[in-house]
Amino acid sequence: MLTRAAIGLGSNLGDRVAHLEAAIESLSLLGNVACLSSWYETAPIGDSAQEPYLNAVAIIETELSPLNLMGALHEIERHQGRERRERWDSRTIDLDILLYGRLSISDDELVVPHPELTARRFALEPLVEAWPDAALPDGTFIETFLPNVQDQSVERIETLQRTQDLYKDLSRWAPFIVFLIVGLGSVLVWWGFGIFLH
Ligand code: A4P
Ligand code: MG
Repeated sequence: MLTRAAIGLGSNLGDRVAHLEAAIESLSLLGNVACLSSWYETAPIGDSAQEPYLNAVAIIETELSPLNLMGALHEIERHQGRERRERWDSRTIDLDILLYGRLSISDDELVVPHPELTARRFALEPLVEAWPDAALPDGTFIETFLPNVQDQSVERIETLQRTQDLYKDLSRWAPFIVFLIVGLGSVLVWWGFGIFLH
């Protein structure tokens, strides 16, 4: 049976965009990625001396059981160089199960809904964007928690990020483009000159 699960993604170490993109690609192997939020630049919660995070939420429809899903998420984290030193340490990628359908799970390894979800704007805001009618197991809509966390700093940056990436790509190709324009220009000038001499 397919279940809709909300996965919170966070990175504040190294190339955060690349880490999020790689994780999303890996998530697509665990099920159908039905929705993806924008990316959010967020102030670190817990240790304010850390670098800002890039957070997002992916909604996947998966056949995996909650524990198998968590195992698979840990595998992706390991694959992307996540080192577990201490709790809430800076990380290349952190993948949390925020919601698993309307299921409530409370065992030693896994607690769902994620115990901190309703207190964190960096998780709530992208979750509501990607899954507007997401709800807790008791039916409370997730969006009702948003007014309580407005003091936390969160900036939606998808457009900015994409634009920056475009400029990065353009600057990488710039020497080649200049070479091509100058080369083509010279050929045209010589060609025109040849016609003129005839
Ligand atoms: N675990 C239990 N429930 C879950 C769940 N629903 N999803 C267990 C994922 N894992 C769950 O996690 C520790 C253990 O939690 C796992 O082995 C799993 O069995 P971890 O990822 O090894 O350690 P952690 O992430 O440092 O601890 P924790 O408690 O998961 O922290 P959080 O909740 O992930 O918070 N500030 C901003 N702005 N953005 C962030 O993304 N993230 C954190 C970490 C702190 N501050 C942040 C952000
Ligand atoms: Mg975690």
